[in-house]
Amino acid sequence: MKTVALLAALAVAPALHAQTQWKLATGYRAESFHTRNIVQFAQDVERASSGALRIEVHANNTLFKLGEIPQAVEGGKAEAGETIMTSLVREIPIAGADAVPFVVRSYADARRLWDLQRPLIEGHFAAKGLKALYAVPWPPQGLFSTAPVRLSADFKGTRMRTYNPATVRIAELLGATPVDVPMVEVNQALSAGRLDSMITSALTGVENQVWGQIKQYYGINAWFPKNIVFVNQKAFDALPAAVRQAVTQAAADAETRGWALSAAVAEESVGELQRKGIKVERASAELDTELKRLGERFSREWVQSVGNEANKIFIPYYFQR
Ligand code: PCA
Repeated sequence: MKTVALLAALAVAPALHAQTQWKLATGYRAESFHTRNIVQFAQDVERASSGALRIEVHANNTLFKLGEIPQAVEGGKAEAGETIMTSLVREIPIAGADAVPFVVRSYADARRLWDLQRPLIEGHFAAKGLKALYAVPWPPQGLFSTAPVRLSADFKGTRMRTYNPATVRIAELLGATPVDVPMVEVNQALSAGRLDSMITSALTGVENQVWGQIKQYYGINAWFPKNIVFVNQKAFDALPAAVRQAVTQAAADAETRGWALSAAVAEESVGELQRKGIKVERASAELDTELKRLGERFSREWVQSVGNEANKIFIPYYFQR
């Protein structure tokens, strides 16, 4: 009898130790530093919550495509997700502050921008039933080209890869045809001869092994877009307080770790492009001036279209150093 009672007790033991399982969707590859950081975040949460919360990471658009992830998490189809913040600009214009060219020139600038942007982003996320957990920047965005570029006129009639509304507008301002290509398909698009240039990180160039077609990389440091990791607020609220605390702490750690990782891979990947035979150069003085002018025009358009929230970020960003 005793044995039976003991066996019965053992059988219910796992149920008493309620385990919650979350799915976290991302559109980037499992090997990318963002995803590795998320996996570490998930492990930290599992450990700190003594297994009460398990977060299963679904990379590479396998659960939902990058662009569908915020809605999937809003609708509770996945409890958590990651996306690139600049993809949210139609609904959250201020998320586009990340991709205004030549505003953020270093990781320290990116940090200042995020500190100012964060409360606004959190407010918009909350209005959608989402909780922002942490954000990590991509390395600085440089210019890749299949042929040397000396003047902005060289882009006229060429095809430029884009990944968000900001890159589409930049392609238009340069007189190039925007070609939307997801990050994980850049190699394929280049091999098929569908692209002449793109603005993205050296890291994305490395991950997509672009050296077959790309001959030039100009480190123009145009902006530092951030990926943001978020969770469905109801799913978060359903957790016991101690587990919520574990998530919040692991998210803060992931943010710190992610920024350091980003800076480290930024350096490494420019070196790797060079080793693979890509010419790493500075933009010519003419091109540099033209790009800066284009950046100013972009900024003016952006501040006008976003309105007051843009001022809430840029006024302190420029005047309260
Ligand atoms: N890589 C991503 C976004 C920014 C970056 O560096 C991409 O090219 O889509």
